[in-house]
Amino acid sequence: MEATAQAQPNIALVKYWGKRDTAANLPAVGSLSITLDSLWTRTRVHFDAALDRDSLLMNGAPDTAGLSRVVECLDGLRRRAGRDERARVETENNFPTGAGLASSASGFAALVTAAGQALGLDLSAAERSGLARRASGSAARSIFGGFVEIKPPIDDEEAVAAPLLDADEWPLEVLVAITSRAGKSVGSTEGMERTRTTSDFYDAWVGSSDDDLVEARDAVLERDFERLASVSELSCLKMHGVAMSARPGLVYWNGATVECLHRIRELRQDGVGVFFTIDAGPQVKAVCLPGTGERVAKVLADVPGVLEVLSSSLGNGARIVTENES
Ligand code: 2P0
Repeated sequence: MEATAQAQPNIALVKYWGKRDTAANLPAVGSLSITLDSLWTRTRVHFDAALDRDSLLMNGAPDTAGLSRVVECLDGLRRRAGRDERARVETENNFPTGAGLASSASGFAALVTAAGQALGLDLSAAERSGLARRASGSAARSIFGGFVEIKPPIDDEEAVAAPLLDADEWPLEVLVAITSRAGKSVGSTEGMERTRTTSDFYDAWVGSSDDDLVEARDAVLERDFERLASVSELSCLKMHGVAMSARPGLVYWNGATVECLHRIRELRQDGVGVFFTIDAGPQVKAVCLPGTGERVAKVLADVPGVLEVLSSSLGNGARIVTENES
């Protein structure tokens, strides 16, 4: 009753921010993302009848803060399998955790994939996506590789993500400018709820999201980088705009975040195929046409306050790995 899985974070180009149903964790808006390749979470799950409770080790240290969401996710899988053994969960990230790099997306995608296998459940990718979505909305997308979508309306308890285009069908490059390694002050779940309940702009955000998704989907299917750049930057700035308009306002950016955004726009004006997106944290993701990553990375590395620039291509979805691979 043991398995290890790997999943990679995904970056939303059309953002999910806000829930339609908090208990069932149903997003209020659809979203479209790209799954990364070189950043990863690896999670080993070992169910054992001798254990009296679930435990979680994150990068080698006990993680009590993260345990309850993991237990809830495992409970769903145990119910499905008709088993009640507790589990030891060991998870490792090769990138900063809880800092706006979608560690909960790769984390829960890996957890569901490993635990499902360890319990002998023969889950389809769509079933794993639904289980991951209950744990964390963005995790539904990391089950799949390449370009991935959660389509609205999301009003069904079984809502799942679906693949749109494989990674090798449009091999974009992604750079991540790390501007802080600190964990975020307000987590996404809390930030979304605060935005939903207090922002005057929330309804406008939700109401305009479907159009952004249609535009982004068409741009991806037509490999139209300029269109994808415009709608992705729009969705990102709207998400941060609505978050900033919550009470009290959520400001996930620091000075370096803003500076990176300007440099990326200058590069695009100079004809370089690049656009930015920013999640619930201060890191800036630059999405680049193939072959432009090196030039963009140099520019971002020179921005004062940028600590490191990570580079990734697009990758595959969550999968079981053997001990040798991991
Ligand atoms: C996204 N984010 O679409 C957006 C953009 C952050 C900014 O999905 O409450 O950790 O666990 O469902 O999935 C982060 O939110 O939130 C997120 P929960 P999650 O990627």
